[in-house]
Amino acid sequence: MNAPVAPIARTIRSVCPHDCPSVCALDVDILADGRVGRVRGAKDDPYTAGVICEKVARYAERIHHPERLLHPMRRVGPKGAGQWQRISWDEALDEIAARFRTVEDQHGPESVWPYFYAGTMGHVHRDGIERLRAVRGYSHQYDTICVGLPWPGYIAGTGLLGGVNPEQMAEADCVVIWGTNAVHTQVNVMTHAMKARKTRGAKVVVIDIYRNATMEQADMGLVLRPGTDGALAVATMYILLRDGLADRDYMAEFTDFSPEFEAHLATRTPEWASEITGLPVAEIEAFAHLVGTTPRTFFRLGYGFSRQRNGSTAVHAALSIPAMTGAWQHRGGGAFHSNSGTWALDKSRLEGTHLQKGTPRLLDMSEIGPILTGDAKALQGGAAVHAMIVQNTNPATVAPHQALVREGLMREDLFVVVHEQFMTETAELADIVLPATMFLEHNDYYTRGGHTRVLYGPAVMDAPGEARSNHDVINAIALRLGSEDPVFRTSDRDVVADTFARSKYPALEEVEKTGYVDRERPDEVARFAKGFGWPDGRFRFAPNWQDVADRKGYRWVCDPAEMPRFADHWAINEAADDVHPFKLATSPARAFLNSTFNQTPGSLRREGEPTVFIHPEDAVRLGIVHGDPVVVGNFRGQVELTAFLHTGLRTGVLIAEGLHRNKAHRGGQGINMLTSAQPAPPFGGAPFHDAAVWIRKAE
Ligand SMILES: Nc1nc2c(c(=O)[nH]1)N[C@H]1C(S)=C(S)[C@@H](COP(=O)(O)OP(=O)(O)OC[C@H]3O[C@@H](n4cnc5c(=O)[nH]c(N)nc54)[C@H](O)[C@@H]3O)O[C@H]1N2
Ligand SMILES: Nc1nc2c(c(=O)[nH]1)N[C@H]1C(S)=C(S)[C@@H](COP(=O)(O)OP(=O)(O)OC[C@H]3O[C@@H](n4cnc5c(=O)[nH]c(N)nc54)[C@H](O)[C@@H]3O)O[C@H]1N2
Ligand code: SF4
Ligand SMILES: [Mo]
Repeated sequence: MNAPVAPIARTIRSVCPHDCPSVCALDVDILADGRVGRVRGAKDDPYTAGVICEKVARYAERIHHPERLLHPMRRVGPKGAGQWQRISWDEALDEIAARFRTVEDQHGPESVWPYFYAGTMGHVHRDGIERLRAVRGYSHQYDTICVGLPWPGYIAGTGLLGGVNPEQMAEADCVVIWGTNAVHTQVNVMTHAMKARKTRGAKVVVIDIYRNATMEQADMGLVLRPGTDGALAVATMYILLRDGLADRDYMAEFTDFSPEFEAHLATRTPEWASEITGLPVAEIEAFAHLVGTTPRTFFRLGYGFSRQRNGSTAVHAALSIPAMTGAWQHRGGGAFHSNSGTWALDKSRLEGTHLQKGTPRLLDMSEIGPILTGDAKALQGGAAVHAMIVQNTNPATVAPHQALVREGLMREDLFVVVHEQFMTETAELADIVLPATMFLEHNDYYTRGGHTRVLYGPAVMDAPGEARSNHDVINAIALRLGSEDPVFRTSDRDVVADTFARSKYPALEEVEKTGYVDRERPDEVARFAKGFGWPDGRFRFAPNWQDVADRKGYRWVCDPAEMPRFADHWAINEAADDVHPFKLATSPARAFLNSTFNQTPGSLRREGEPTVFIHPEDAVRLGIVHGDPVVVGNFRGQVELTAFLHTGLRTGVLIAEGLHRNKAHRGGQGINMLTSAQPAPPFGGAPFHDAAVWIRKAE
């Protein structure tokens, strides 16, 4: 720790590559000895504004971690036994190509399932795996794990996944931070919200299911029961109409507001919502009056409240409030969830669209457990999966219904390649492990879902050992499998340049000078002042989910007729019962990012052992005291944690902040033992914060 530090050789502009809406612009010191020194948020980037989270500020710990993977390895003992033999890249690639070809021949190309997610958010190294899939006709991946629930809910209202520039939070008179623990998950939201408070006396409202770090900083905190946000939203609209706070002129011009919707809301009283949410009527009234009398109210809608089985409809209901108050009309007002619908990038060559043969089946990534254990419905009646290459994700820790994920990955007749930076719990179960580069060791561009910029991050240092980039590994496998397409002979930089050119972005040489492309849309477009994204230009209080499916290629997982007709509370969540009297949410820890950073010393020090928050009244009733070892379980499995008595949640609710390594838990089972892999309506997605469980003191 106290080793002498080499002088700074240069400071370079880069981008945080991790799966976080902030996508911070970074200034990174490269030291004379070639190592990374300080990592800071860029001061001249208006959204980053010089602030980054502590886990990335300590990046030297991660990039120079002694446990980084440096060489390809082949499993020699039984699966998961941790016995490895170092092999060369040629041996590894030959074996992968041979095994993939054998599986293709014996079971068909759809038996190979390349599997990835957003470990890096760089498009070249994240999405290039699609090229391999396309050229070989392998099974496709339905990307539901994170965005499957929230995005449809947002689009159902606005018709477009985009919103007001989040920098404008600083110009709001009220900022509603709804279902996102921004202090942990996207710290820059706080920068701009707190600026509004400091300079304009703005009120900051936080809506969550526990008094989390973000709510600690709020002027008004609403702690509701998990999965009841829709009820709060419609009761808020009831009050707005009742008290003359709805903007009827705005609704007449810009929404589908109808007498039927008004009649529907007439039954959604604060008393009704209080029963469902657990919030006192007075709190609901106060919230409705605050947002109803503050034209410049900015609704920052997070991911957290969508990770409930009814999450899509909850997001839509919350989004409906600014459409009723007309907050969209005012600078500093409106709503934002993600700008991911606004980049207009042509990724056809990057993803190898031109190489696609046929229309292979689309397997739901959240259902990896059921899929690998042979669930016929999840496999869509097709052949079992017999080979995988995994990049940028750690499903053995992060995917729901962990018992099935593990059972599947342990199958002797499944060949698994994991390309990783660390020996994750997924890599531990692989047949071949390949070492991957980190963001400062390869070239890529990154879109900032939580803001308006596309950023470029260049390779500025050599990779350690024999680590290779995702791009290079995908190309090498495709070439070994006999593909002739020139795209497999490109460099990552070529692909960035080509993608920018196709997308009519400025040339890469230009972008390199500043490190970004500004995709900010004119303010009136961002706030839908000339109409929302549906053909009639109207916001939809009565969503047409089929239109959402058609627009985005989503697949129904329920009967469309079951969906509520209007913005509403939809009571379909996993119900607590006598055996499972608690609702568990698995909220994000501050110093981990999903399972990333759960091996860096600073993060481990900060997070300590895996704990579960429980209300003191519940604890007393169950004879549990602070610090007790406890077991939390349901019909899917059991997890051991340490009890942490917390007054900031409702009775009957448990919160486990994660994701710790599975093996950090006594018993070795991680929190996703308890979460459900059953796709949530309308179009799939994992309801990570919606599990009915029991809890008891460990024996
Ligand atoms: N430090 C850290 N940063 C992260 C991550 C991380 O794991 N750790 N993960 C990254 C990723 S991949 C993503 S997608 C984003 C997600 O970031 P967020 O949008 O913040 O979403 P979540 O982290 O799922 O949960 C946010 C909050 O929602 C609350 N919540 C759960 N259920 C409900 C509910 O029913 N109603 C309401 N109102 N609130 C509810 C949780 O308790 C939590 O406090 O963060 C990214 N950033
Ligand atoms: N219980 C519970 N589970 C959750 C959630 C929750 O809130 N609760 N959140 C869910 C959400 S929102 C998400 S998005 C998923 C995310 O789940 P994952 O996508 O699995 O995210 P991480 O755990 O961050 O793992 C990313 C992995 O990618 C690796 N990686 C990073 N960069 C590269 C690279 O350039 N090349 C290669 N080959 N590998 C790289 C990292 O080392 C890391 O192991 O987890 C979900 N799981
Ligand atoms: S994890 Fe998020 S907040 Fe932290 S540096 Fe990266 S983008 Fe910024
Ligand atoms: Mo995510």
